[in-house]
Amino acid sequence: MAPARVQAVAQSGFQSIPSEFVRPVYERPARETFNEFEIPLIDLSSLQVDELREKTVAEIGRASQEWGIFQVVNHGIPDELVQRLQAAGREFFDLPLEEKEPYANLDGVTDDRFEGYGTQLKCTSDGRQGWSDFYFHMVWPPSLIDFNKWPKHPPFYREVTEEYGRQVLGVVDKLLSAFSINLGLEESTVRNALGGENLEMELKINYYPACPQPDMALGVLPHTDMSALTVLKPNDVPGLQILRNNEWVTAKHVPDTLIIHIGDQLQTLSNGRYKSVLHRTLVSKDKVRMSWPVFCIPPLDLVVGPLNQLIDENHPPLFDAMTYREFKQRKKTKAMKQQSS
Ligand SMILES: O=C(O)CCC(=O)C(=O)O
Ligand SMILES: [Fe+2]
Repeated sequence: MAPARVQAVAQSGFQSIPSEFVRPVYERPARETFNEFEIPLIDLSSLQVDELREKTVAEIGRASQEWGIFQVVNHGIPDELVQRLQAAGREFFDLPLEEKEPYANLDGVTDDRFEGYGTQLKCTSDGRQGWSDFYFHMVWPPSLIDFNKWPKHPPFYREVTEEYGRQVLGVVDKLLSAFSINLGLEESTVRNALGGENLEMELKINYYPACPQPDMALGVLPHTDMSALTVLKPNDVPGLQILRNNEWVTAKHVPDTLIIHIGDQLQTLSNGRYKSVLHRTLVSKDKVRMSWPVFCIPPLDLVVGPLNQLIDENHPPLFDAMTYREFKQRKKTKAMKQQSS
């Protein structure tokens, strides 16, 4: 039997949410204490301007070290394409539940990859859940895309999402070069350490239905992304929070930007110079929030460890080298143990 979708729970009309969605008191969003924060904003087009490149690379490096997250403007992805991507995702999620369920692909679930429509799997032993449904599928490289696992409705979904994937790769390339230069390495080093031409990208669509008790629930629970980096485009409903100086702060919504998260693989490659940022999301009482993260990941069998060039006697390796597959498995096991202790 398919698990209950959060969208179905939201539509049931109850004024109080089922207990599995109620966060323990220490995790509940105490809204009044939240500061709205503008996370560092970087003009990506400055990387193309000779006189500005060095300064911009330094800004990217600083944000990656001190925040683990930043936003970019003038990233080159046309707003019209972003609007169409978001319309396509919205139209899919607006379908009746029974038309989305065939995409759940439960048969194909392995520990390595999940593609399709779903609800946060109850991998935590306390069985608590975030207030969100999602859709996952590969967008790069073309050889790993199985279009049967993409939504077939609306009909323009495939065209806009393929194009968005290509455009995001352009942004990712610029950022990976900037990271290499900032770390004092040859420009292609970070990209090569993530698989070079075999670098992969997965698109996730998060769907957070309106929630009758938003102060008791979270959309996604606190986590760092396992990816190398994540390129995130939310709709205009605020909700992303990061842990900053031990306080959860809400990222201010700035139109026309993309949010860039440093994930665990870049933290490892950079031997801890860059920080993967702990984040979570809030839900809204009366609005649907949606977000489109693209996770840039190494191939599953590639070994990722601190780059040799960043290790010396003053900088011993802070992380073990292991395949991305093993990293994912270990992180999942650790999360389950923590929840049960
Ligand atoms: O919805 C968001 O803003 C963030 C979602 C997220 O962190 C994730 O899906 O990993
Ligand atoms: Fe995330």
